[in-house]
Amino acid sequence: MVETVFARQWDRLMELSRLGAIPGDGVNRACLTELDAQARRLVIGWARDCGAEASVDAAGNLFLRRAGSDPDAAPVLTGSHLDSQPQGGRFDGAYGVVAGIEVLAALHDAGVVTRRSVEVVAWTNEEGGRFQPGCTGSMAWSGFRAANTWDDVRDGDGVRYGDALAALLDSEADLPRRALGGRAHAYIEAHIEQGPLLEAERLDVGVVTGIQGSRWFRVTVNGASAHAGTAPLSLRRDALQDAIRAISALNVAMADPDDVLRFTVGRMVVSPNSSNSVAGQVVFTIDLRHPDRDVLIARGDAVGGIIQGALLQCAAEIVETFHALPAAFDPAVVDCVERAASSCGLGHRRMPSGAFHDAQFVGSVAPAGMIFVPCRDGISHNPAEYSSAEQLGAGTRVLAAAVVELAEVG
Ligand code: HGY
Ligand code: MN
Ligand code: MN
Repeated sequence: MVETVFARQWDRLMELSRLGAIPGDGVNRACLTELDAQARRLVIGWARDCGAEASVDAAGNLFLRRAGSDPDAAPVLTGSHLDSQPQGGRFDGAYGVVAGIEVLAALHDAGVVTRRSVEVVAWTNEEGGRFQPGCTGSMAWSGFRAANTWDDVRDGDGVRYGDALAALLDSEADLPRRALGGRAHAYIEAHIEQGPLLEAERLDVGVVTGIQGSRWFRVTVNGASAHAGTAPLSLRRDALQDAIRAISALNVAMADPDDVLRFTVGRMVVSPNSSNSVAGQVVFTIDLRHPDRDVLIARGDAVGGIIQGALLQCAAEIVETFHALPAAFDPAVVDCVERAASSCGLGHRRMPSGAFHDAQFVGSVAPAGMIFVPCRDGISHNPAEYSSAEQLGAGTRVLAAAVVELAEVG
């Protein structure tokens, strides 16, 4: 047991991390899996222990609501996500959900009734690891995309997103349903920084000002499988060689001497993926990010032409699967978070987010902001991801102060 402030928060995070535990203190808890369902049941139990009620919307977003005194007042939302990367860490996402429940528990234990209801949300599929893209739950909730947009997206085993979502909702038939969308007076998400800044500057809290833009693409290179021993190179339509040509050309085009642009090819599926068969098809992903809208649009719009110009033997289909422009958080919410950090006597600074979050989409329909806590060496999307109980507790103190202000105690 951890004998520190917020020991319960730490212990709950450790309990959650056992659902999908992988070597090196990591977590592999893909969205809409049995492990995800178990994690949802765990947080529902914790929320009910402090008087909150659970409900779920058609996108699978899980709401844990502590009613306020004014049922007509728009609620204050907080939360994050329970799904992880395949080689994820114990804190990315889970921290924001558990921290939100800590706020509910603190209000409950203190017998405090806020005017506005407070709702902790676990958004569906923030990571986009199993089903691309990420943030499908918050994009559906905010109306950024229609909720059925991704129904036919398939995971690596060919399972449809729509079917996996339906199965999860069936498993939660006991939970009350709520309409998709709705009002929020404000949304604040607590999250680990997933970068090195706060640790390097020995600060406790990041007052997040906004999120850079992200564009994802799925590239399918179609050639023809052939015998590695008999097919002359001059006659081949080698999808892997052409994919390499395309990625090499993209690397050149996406070079940024200021190292601000983020260009990643993180996933590649080769078929038939046999050492003595020429690749007939390659599917690879592109993750492109930049804080400047015009740069992101220009670089992203150039992707198709760069790929087509690099191919020698094959054809390629390029589909944009995610289009999230840079988002600035609401100044009043950012100020509220900053005030809360100051009132807690914590070292803090304003900073942007390099990672995307559900707040990017929630913020398109409600005033939103985020709270960052440091993580060791800035490591994330890696089992070595780590923030201490004290660092996480500090962030939760700020979250509680900000939520109480926004929800208007008394
Ligand atoms: O990829 C991201 O930025 C987020 O951590 N899912
Ligand atoms: Mn996250
Ligand atoms: Mn993540």
